[in-house]
Amino acid sequence: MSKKKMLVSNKTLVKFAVVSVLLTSIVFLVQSISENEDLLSDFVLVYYTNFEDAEKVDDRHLSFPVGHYFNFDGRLENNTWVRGGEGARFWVENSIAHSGSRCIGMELFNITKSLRNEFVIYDVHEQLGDEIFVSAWFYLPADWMLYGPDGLRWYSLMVFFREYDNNYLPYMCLHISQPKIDVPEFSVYVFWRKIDNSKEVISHVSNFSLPRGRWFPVQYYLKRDPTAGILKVWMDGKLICDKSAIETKVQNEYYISIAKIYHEPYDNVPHQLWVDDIELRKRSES
Ligand SMILES: [Ca+2]
Repeated sequence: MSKKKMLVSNKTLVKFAVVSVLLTSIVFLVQSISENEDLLSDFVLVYYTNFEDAEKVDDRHLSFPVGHYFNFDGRLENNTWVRGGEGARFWVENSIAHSGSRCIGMELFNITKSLRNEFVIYDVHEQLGDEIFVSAWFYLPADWMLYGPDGLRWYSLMVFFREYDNNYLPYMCLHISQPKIDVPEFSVYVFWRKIDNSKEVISHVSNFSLPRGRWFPVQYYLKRDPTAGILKVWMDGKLICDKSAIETKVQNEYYISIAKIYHEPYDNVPHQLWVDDIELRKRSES
């Protein structure tokens, strides 16, 4: 084969490969979204906010009719974490938004004074029951990255459920990790801390195209059950977790961290996060 023909043939192969990958991605995306929409038809919207008329009531609360607070706890004192709260803040943002002109901005700016910045919604069982569909939109800065040593560059963005008793176990949450320092390549996974305090990663997606510098949704369906629990999670329209027959309930009451800045204390670079358009749904009674 001549060099020219080989070049054409290689180009055709590359084009074919690119088209195949694109088509596979589109089919996957359409499947993910249609499954999500099928599921949504079984749920009723209990609460939605676009934060357009949100006001800050105090350092930990918004004008938000659902039971909530911002948790900035955890401070390092003599190598021991104690209650703190001076290293994080939230505000009503009016310069960027997913909907309208306002959203909520969150920042963890001093890891020695606050271990976390966590937007908590509580009494969820009372308000929504044990089958919920939750959606929120997030914005991470365009240069968002994780810092700290190898193996400890992880970040918790959202907690799907967490119980109060037994030292806040069990819980499941959405983690982002960054395998290489200074390289913006990310993995996403669902982390499960069980009632006996053991850990399990129940789904893991490597090389996830993490949206930075643009808004993206995270949606999840959770069925709480002592043995037959279900968790499905979509991030930026992609199904990243689909697990059933999992233990997702011990006690009735639980809370959700709808948006969270939480990472290892070795990462002492300030982190910011914006959240908008929160939807809380419960299973419709048929
Ligand atoms: Ca808004």
